[in-house]
Amino acid sequence: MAQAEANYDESKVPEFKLPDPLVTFNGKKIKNVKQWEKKRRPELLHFFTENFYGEVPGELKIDDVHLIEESENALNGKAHRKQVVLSFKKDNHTLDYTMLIYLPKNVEKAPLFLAYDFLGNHTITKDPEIVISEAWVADKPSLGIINNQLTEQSRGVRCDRWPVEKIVEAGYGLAVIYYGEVDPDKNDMTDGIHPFFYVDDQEQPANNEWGAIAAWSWGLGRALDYLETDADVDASKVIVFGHSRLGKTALWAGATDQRFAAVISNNSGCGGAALSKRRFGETIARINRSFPHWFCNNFKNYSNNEQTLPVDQHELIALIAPRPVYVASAEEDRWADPKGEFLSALYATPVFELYGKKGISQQEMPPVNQPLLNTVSYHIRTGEHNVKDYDWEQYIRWADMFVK
Ligand code: GTR
Repeated sequence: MAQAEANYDESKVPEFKLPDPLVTFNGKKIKNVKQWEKKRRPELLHFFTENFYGEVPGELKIDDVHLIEESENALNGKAHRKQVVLSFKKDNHTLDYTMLIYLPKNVEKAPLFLAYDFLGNHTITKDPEIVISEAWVADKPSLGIINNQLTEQSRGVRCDRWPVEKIVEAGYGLAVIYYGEVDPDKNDMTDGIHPFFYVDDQEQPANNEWGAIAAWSWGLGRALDYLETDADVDASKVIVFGHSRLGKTALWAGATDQRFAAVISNNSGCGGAALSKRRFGETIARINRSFPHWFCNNFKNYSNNEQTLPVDQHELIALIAPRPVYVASAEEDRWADPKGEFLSALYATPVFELYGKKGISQQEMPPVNQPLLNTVSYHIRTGEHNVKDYDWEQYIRWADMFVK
């Protein structure tokens, strides 16, 4: 089994030196926000773009917005629900994806959590009005997902990950999109948004161009473009949230699009919040082998070669500064390396401090279920790789403090 080969022994973590986010590749010390924003931030962003997630090869705006369904009486009258299709067109390509939006009725312009879901919007609540996606999905016979099709049988199966009522009662909106509508999660670069930018009979992006994570992040940016036009939403307070591979996606979206007010990485692990140089749990080689389509091709240069990386994931988190970022781990989720996730948040902190913000101020990981809540926040909860009510309770509390 994949996980069995991985190193879970702290004494076998290789020795490594982490690059200082406040020293340029040429060895110059960064002393203030201006130098960070003019010199260091751009060079880090460029490195992560060219070698990790890949460039978006062109610009593409929403062609059409279509409200397909709306109700003022969702969630037993507590919420206003909308389902909005965003359409994209270029040459002979078309792509549509649907945002399901719940908004609190008692808030005029709501701050909002924006997220992807793994199995279709209809899985996040039992609400019978939610349209079932027709996009490709990986089979999951236990949930009735066969022949790559979603059906009624999976309605509400992910309720436990999405406390929609709690979110709305706390005064936040929630907008979700099925990630497979933007780019199906399989090693095939001829579907989803990627082909929009191909020339002639090109079948995959260039080595420094976007993999799936950057494509999904791009989709979140276009969702934000739409939210900026939605009078019921405060688009200056959109918190991008993601779990696991979608946590990696949320971090990249927050790093590349500074309009996102805050970012939540739930158990994002390798290529997300976890430091690569620790080689604990999932490694770059493993992720590139299991998911060759997630990152750009250049990332393969770092498989079993972490020591030559001039960056690490704490610098991805630093790219989000000074906006609030929450890194969350789960005790049993060793594949995602909780300690490596904590250390990223810790070592990103000096960049937040440059802006006068507070990050992680202790060297040691906090005990389980004892969140550290600051502009840079961290918790490790008991339990497995998942999204729990406990996680959302902390995210809401933190958003009340740092975003709302
Ligand atoms: C795992 C993968 C992780 C994480 C996870 C998920 O198989 O190794 O990096 O992304 O999937 O997204 O659930």
